[in-house]
Amino acid sequence: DLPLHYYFNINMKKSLLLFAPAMIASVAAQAQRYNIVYIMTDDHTAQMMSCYDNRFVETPNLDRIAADGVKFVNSYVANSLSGPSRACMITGKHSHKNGFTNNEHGIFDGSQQTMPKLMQKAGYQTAIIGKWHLVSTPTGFDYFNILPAQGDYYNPNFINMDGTQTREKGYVTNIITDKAIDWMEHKRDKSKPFILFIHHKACHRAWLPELKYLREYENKTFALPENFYDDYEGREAAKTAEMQIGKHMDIVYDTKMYTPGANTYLTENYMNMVGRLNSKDRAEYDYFYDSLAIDFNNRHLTGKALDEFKYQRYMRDYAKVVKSLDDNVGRTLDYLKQAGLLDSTLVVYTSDQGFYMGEHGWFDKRFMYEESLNTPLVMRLPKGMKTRGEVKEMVQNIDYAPTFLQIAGAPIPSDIQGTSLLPLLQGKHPKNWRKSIYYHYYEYPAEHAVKRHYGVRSSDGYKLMHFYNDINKWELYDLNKDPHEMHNIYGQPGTEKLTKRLMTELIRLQKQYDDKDGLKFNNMGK
Ligand code: SGN
Ligand code: CA
Repeated sequence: DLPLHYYFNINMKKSLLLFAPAMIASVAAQAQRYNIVYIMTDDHTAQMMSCYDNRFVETPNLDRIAADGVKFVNSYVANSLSGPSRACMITGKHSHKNGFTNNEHGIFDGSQQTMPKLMQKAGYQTAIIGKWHLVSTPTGFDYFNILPAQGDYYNPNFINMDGTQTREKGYVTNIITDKAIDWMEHKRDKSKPFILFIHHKACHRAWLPELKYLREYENKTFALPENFYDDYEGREAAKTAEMQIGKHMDIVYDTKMYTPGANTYLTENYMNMVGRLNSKDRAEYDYFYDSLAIDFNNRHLTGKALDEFKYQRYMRDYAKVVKSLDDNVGRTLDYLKQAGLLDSTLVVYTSDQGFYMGEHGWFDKRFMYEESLNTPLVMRLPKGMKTRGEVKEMVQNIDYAPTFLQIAGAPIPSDIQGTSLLPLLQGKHPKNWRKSIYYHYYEYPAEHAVKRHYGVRSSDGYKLMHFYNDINKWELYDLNKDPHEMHNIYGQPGTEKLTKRLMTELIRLQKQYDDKDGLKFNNMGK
């Protein structure tokens, strides 16, 4: 443990009087320097997690986390895409401040201040295992073992700390868990508290199941979301996006409905994924999908029947991938229990963003609409934190960094834009908690063709968004009346007061977060 004067020195630099309460809080937190196991998955959305939504799958182990702690029901990302989300998370800052605005052109500047570096400074051991996706070599970690780019489901490669790669045998979710447990058991300095980032590849496209679960969910028919056949009326950017299950989901790459036996049926992408299996496993995989593909080819589906077939295949394969994920979260919890670490460890489960499971007819994310603006967030609380149940305050992924820093008893630098969630974990409901969140998405032109946009969502259920760049469209939603965001009421008579209120709030947030680009594009509806 760090000596008290370490905190004192830091705080002395600030006005003692002004920061005395913060100092007392940080010293108090220091008494219980909990470990943190941060599990973040890829594209795992709340609709596919039974503690949030029990229509589709059962996730008993994920639900255990929520049952022994809290479930955030208003949890949002700042920019619904992998690299940007990860950068927001480890810096506690919006994309325009951490510099990583999009996957396609981003290289994370690892020389900047990050939460893992500050945790190290506070005496924590830091490690990350799994998907990294920030391109540059991780900084601020005592240990890392990461997937190159998106990584692979089968027999995946890992990048070692010396820059070499090792091809591991097995299914990626199992391997990441094995490595995480191995680090906790054998590789860390047990005299120090630790923060371990377990970053799963699951459940990213193209949803390749663990072989033992190939047949799971095959007898289940998933209900179509009520807005599956959305016509995108009044929503230009939604109309031009290329993420419709019917139109844009690839019948071979995504749903594995190739023509068995033909030499030309497999695209390069598909081969890159499945070609990693050894011949025995490949035979098992092919045996399963061949029969489905033969049947599919015989049926010559078209129109809605084809769209709905694709939807079922998508849901089934995604659900299988979630099943392995849930098992492995269970294994992680069991390890913590058996190692006697549960009482002293905060376990966080979240995803880099939400995802569409057929809502608006879509897969993928990116939009500021609810399904992908939301991200699951549940926490198993250590001994001493007695809060249980739902937390309704609006939280965002820029809040994780200050939360962990406060738990570590470390000072929270003033340029961090998020807010520590520790008071919420302690059962408090601060009166001045944020009443709105800010969002800004940049990756365009790019895959899925989602136009650039920013916006504000208020805690009382209103949302104002501006699509800009090669488009200039505003959208306004009343989520209380229109939870699925089917009716853009921007510009409609009677919405003037609401629009003005949200516009003022949007500008306030753009100024508060110093989003100069956002402000520049904000023509206030003109
Ligand atoms: C890949 C996927 C996209 C996905 C992005 C970003 N295509 O490019 O469908 O939107 O990743 O996802 S794929 O053909 O390679 O599967 S993210 O979660 O990493 O941001
Ligand atoms: Ca993702």
